[in-house]
Amino acid sequence: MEKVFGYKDYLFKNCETSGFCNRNRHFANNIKENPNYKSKYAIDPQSIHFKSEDFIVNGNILKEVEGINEDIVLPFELSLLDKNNIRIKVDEEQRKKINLKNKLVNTDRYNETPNWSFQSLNLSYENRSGTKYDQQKDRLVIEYGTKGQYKAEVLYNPFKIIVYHDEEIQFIVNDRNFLNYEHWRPESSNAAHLSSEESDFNMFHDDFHDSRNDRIPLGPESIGLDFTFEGFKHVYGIPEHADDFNLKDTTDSDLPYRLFNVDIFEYETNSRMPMYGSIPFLMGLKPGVSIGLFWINSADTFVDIDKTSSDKDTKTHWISENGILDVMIMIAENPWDINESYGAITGYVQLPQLFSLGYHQCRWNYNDEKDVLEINSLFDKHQIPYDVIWLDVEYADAKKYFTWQTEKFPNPERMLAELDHTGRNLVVIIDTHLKTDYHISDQVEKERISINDPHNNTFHGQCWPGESVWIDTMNPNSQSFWDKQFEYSTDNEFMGKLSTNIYIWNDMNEPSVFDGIETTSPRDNLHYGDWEHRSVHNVFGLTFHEATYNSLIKRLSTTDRQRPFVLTRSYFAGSQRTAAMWTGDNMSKWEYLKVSIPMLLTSGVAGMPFGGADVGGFFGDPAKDLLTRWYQTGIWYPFFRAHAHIDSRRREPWVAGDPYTSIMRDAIRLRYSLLPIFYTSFYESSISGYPVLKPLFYETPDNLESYDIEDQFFLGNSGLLVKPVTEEDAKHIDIYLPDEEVYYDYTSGNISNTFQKFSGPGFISKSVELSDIPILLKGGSIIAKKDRYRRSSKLMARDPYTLTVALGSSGKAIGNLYIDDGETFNYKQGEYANIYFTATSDSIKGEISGDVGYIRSLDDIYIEKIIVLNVEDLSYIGIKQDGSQWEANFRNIDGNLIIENPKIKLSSEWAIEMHETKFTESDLKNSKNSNKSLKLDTKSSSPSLSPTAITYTGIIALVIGLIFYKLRSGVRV
Ligand code: NBV
Repeated sequence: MEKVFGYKDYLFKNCETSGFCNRNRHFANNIKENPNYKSKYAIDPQSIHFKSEDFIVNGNILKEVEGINEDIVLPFELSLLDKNNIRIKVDEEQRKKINLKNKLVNTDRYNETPNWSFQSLNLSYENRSGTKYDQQKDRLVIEYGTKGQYKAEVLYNPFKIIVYHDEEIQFIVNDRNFLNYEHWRPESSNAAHLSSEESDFNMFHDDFHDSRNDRIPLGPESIGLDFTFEGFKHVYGIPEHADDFNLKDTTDSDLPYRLFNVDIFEYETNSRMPMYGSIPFLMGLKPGVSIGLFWINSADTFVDIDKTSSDKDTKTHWISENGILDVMIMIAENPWDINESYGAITGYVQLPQLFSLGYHQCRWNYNDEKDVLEINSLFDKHQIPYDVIWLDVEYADAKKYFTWQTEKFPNPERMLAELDHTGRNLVVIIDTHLKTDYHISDQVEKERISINDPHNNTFHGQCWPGESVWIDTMNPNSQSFWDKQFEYSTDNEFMGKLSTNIYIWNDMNEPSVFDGIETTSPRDNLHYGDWEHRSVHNVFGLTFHEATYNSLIKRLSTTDRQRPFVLTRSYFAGSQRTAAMWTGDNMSKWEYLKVSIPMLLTSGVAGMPFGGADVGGFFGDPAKDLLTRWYQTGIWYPFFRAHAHIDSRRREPWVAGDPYTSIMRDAIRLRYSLLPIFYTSFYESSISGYPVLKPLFYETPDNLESYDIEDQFFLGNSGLLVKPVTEEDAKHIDIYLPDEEVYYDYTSGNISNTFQKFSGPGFISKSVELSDIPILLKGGSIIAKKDRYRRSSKLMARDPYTLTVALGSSGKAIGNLYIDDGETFNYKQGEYANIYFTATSDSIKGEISGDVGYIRSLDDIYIEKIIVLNVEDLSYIGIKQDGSQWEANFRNIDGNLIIENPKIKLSSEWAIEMHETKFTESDLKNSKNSNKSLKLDTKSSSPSLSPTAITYTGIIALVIGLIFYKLRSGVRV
C-alpha cells in the first residue's frame, strides 16, 4: 500500500526518515527478533576504580565491534547524589584522537548540557549510614536511601543496572540490550565497522528533503538505551506534545515521542510530533514507588514507549542524535519526592511577581498607543481586572527588535506611565532573529557573537523581518551585549528611559528559521566552542531566555529590584528557573481547549509549572461559547493569557456581549479572588518543585484509578478540585473524587451555591449551565481569598481576606497563606510571612510566622469574612486576639456559618471559639496561660509581639506547616 504522508510528515522527520532514529529502531528490532542475541557491551571489571569519599565509581564499558580487533573504550562514571539520585555518564575515549582536516567543528561528544540545564554543577552526596558498596565478581552492588531501602546492582556482562526498592526490582537500565553507542569512524571505513544488527541508513548524509544544509561532518554518533519500569503502567512527562497525560504506546507508530524544539505551524492534537519545548524527564508511577528518569541530552531525541509487550511493565527506548550518554535515575516512594529530587538538580520555579499571576491581555497586535490605552480603559469600563497588556512584533520598526515604530508609539514613556497609574504592566516581544542591515545585527556580526555557518562565518537565514542573523547566547560575550539593550540608562534609546513596568516575551527561540530544514537552524551550524548546532539544539532556547532574564535582573537592580518576568516559547530542563512558557500557536477549537489541560499537567510534572495556553486559541475566531469556556478553563492556568492571531477578529471579553461577557468577567474575577492561593502555591513550588496545577495522583498516590484522570486537577495544596467544562454544549459533567474525604460543591456560577456534600472515591454527576465552573473544595481545607473587585492585582495589596473553612470527615481543617511584597527579591532576605489556619468543629485559629518588621507592615490587613461549611446551628461565637475578646456577628445559612466582619487582623495570632455560651474571664486567662509565646498587651489594641515571641510562634507555625504539607501531599501523619 502506498504510504500517504500528511502535511506535517512532510515537514518534520519521523523515526523512519530520521537517520539516527531509523538506525536505532532497526538495531532494537533486530535484537528483539533474535532471542540469542549477545550484547556487545560489557564493563571491564579490571577498569573499575572507586573513590569512596566521593561516592563515584569509574571504569570502562567495552564495545565489541565486528571486523575490528580492538574494542571501543567507553569510560563511565557512576555517582551517587543527594536525594537518592544515581547518575551514569558514558563518554567515548577515542574522540580526543579525531583529527579532521579543514573542519572547524569540535570533535568531542557534547557534554555541556548540564552547564545550562543544572542549577549548579556542584552535586553532592551526603553520606548516610545506609549507604554501602559491595564489589562482587560479576557486579557492583550499591545500597542507599535513608533506610538503605534502595539498591542498585551494576552488572558487568552484559552491562545493566537493576534498581530495587525493598528488595523488589523496580527499574532496569539496558534490560533489552538496546544500548547502542555509535562510535566514531571515518566515512571510508563505514562498512567494516558495522555489526550485523546495525544499519547504515543516512550515516554520513541526510536525505530528508534533500537536507541540503546538513553535512554530518562527524558521521554517525547517536546513543540509544532502553529502560524498563517494572510493574509500572503509568509514565508521564517528556513535554512538549499535544497529547494525553499518561504517555501512550508508540511501538506501532512511525513516530515515537520526539523531543526537538521546532516552530510547529498549526500543530495537531493527539500527536507525538515535536513542539516548541522539550524536557527529557519522565516519571513512572505506581503505588508505593515513583521513578524519575532524566536523560541529560540536548540533541534531537526520540522516546519509544512500549506498554504492549508486557501486561505489567512499561518499557522505554531513548535515542539521541549525539552527545555523551548522561542519565540520572531518581527513586522515591511518592511523586512529590521525585519533583524535589529533579528540582534539586535543575532548580525550582522562580517565585513570579504577583502581577504575572493576574490576567494578561495579548493579541497580535495592539496597533498603537491609542489602541493600547483604549483597551486599558475598556477593562475599567467593563469592570474586568487585568494586569498586563502585550505588544507583539508590529510595535517594532520593520520588526527590528529594540526599536519602536515611532508614528504608532510616539511616547512609550507616557503609555507606560498611564498603565502604571492602575498598577498595570506592558510586555513587549523580543525574538532571537535580528534583521540584517541594522546596527544591532551589524554589531552581533562584528563582535562575533552570532550563530555561525560551518565555515565559521555569521549564519544568515530568513525569518519575520526577512534576512536575519541569530545571536548566539551560548557565547559568554553575548550577555554583556544583550544587557546593553535592556539597560536602565538614558543611553539606551529603546527602553532605557522607561519606567520598570515593562517586561519581555521571547518568541521564536527554537530557533525558528523559515528557510531551514524543519524550520530551524541547520544542524551543522556552529555555536561558541565550535559545537555543532545538532548538539545544543534543544537547550538553545533556554540560553536565550536566560540571557534575557539576566539582563532584566541587571536592569531592575538599578531600580526597585523587582523580579524579572520573561515568557518563552522554547524551553528545556531548567527553564523553570527564569521563564514562564506557553503552548504556542493553538487553534480556536474545542479539542485545543481540552488538550491544554493534559499539556499543562505534563509540564508541571516535568518541573515547569509556570505555563499556560493561548486563551481563545491563536488561529481562528472562537464561537462565543467556546471563548467563554476557554476563559473558565484559562483562569486555572498558572500563566493566564488571552492571545490571538493578527487575522482573527477582536475578542476581548466585552466583545461577545452578555451573557458571555458577564460570565467571562465572573471567571476573571474568580481568578483574582484566588490570587492569594495561586501565589501560595507558587511559593510552595519554588521551594519544592511541586506542580501548581496538581494532578489528582499527588493527592492519592495509592489510588490507581486517579492516575488516568487528565481533565481535572487540584490547585496546588489548597484542596480546590476543578474540572473545567471543555465539551461543546455540555449539559452535565462527571467529576472524579479520588478519595473518601468529603468534598463540598464549590461551583462558581449562577446556581446559588449550597456547598452540597459528596464523597468518593468514584464519579459524581452534576448538571451544568454555561455559567458554571465545576469546583469542589476538599474537606480538611481552609482557603484564603480576596473577594473585592479591583482593577489590577497591585491595587488589591491591602485588601481584606475571606476564609472558607471546609471541615473534613475527621472534623478538622488546615490551610496556609504565604505573603510577601509580591514584587522584589526582599523575600529572600526573610521579608515574608506564612500564616497557618487550623480549625475543628468548635474553634478556628490563625498563626503567623516570619519577619517581625514585615509582619508589622501587615497591621492594616484584616479578615473580613469567614465561611464555615457544615456546622451545627450555633448561638454564640467569640473571637480573641491581642488580649481582647469580642462577640462575632454571624448568620447560619443552610447549615453553613457566615461570620461577617470578624475584625480579625492578619498580623497576630487569633482564635475563634464556637461555644454555646459566652467567654468567661477564666476562658481568657486559660488561653493566655496556654500560649506563653504571646506577650499580650491588654491596654493597647495593637499587637506587641517581641522578636523572640515571633520566632517561637514561628517554630510552632512551621511545625504545623510541615504537617500541613505532608497531609496535603497525601501522607497521613
Ligand atoms: O509574533 C507573532 C507570533 C506570535 O503572536 C505567536 O504567539 C507566536 O507563537 N509568532 C508566533 C510568530 C508567528 C506566527 C504565525
